[in-house]
Amino acid sequence: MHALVVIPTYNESATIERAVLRALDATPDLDVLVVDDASPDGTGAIADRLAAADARVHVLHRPGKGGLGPAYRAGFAWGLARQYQVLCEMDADLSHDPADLRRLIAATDGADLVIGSRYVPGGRVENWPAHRLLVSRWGNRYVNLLTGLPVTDATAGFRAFRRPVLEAVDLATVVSDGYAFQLEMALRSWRAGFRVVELPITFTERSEGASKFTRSIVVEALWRTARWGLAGPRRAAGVHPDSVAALPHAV
Ligand SMILES: Nc1nc2c(ncn2[C@@H]2O[C@H](COP(=O)(O)OP(=O)(O)OP(=O)(O)O)[C@@H](O)[C@H]2O)c(=O)[nH]1
Ligand SMILES: [Mg+2]
Repeated sequence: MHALVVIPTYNESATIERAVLRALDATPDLDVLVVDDASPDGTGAIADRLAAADARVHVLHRPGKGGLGPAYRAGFAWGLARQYQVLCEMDADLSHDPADLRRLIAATDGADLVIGSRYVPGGRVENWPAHRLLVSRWGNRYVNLLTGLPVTDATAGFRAFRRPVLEAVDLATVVSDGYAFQLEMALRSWRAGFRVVELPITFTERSEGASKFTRSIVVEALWRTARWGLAGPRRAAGVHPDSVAALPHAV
């Protein structure tokens, strides 16, 4: 089972090399795609150097900062054009432990979308200021209330998708720019009848580089969630034919 981890970057020169090398170490059957939005701090050049040194590393250069959602959409399209069976998401700032990729990928044996979750039993958040935790916890309650999505950490950016999920979720019609992208992908996967599971992870606040977290990202997530809640069903539409739950070997 060939896997790809997509790492979006904007000014992550302090950590990108360690993130990529640790991802490569996590499991041998994994390639890395860095999607860099022309970072002024030279992150793209570091990624190019890593790609030149190791055929498992690839880089997609985009012309300017376009947001998390468009970066992931471009990365997933790149992966779907190749033979990858599992496509993962991971931040570049080492908030996610690249070694956990192995567990995330293994869990796709029994799930279509595996979310590395801070809020299921065993999950942890290290060094986050109280206000960030509050926004995140209440944000997730809001999403659950408005859409019915039964996930405790729907904005998490550490994930593994089985290929059929990304093929079924028409990426060209995914609209979100910021963290709302994570909500949109989880909601669409669940509504389509794919099996979504949360795997506990430890999330550690970045100690290097600068956050891209802004008020407008939160505002986008709030209004889009309200629209999705009004526009779509509050339950999954049965089991998708391509879900592991529908396959004979499913656990
Ligand atoms: N390509 C690309 N990557 C982005 C963009 N915005 C954020 N990222 C990357 O997305 C990942 C998550 O962004 P962060 O700034 O760490 O967001 P966060 O984890 O919510 O915020 P912190 O807790 O403050 O780190 C990082 O790898 C960023 O470099 C963007 O516009 N384009
Ligand atoms: Mg971060």
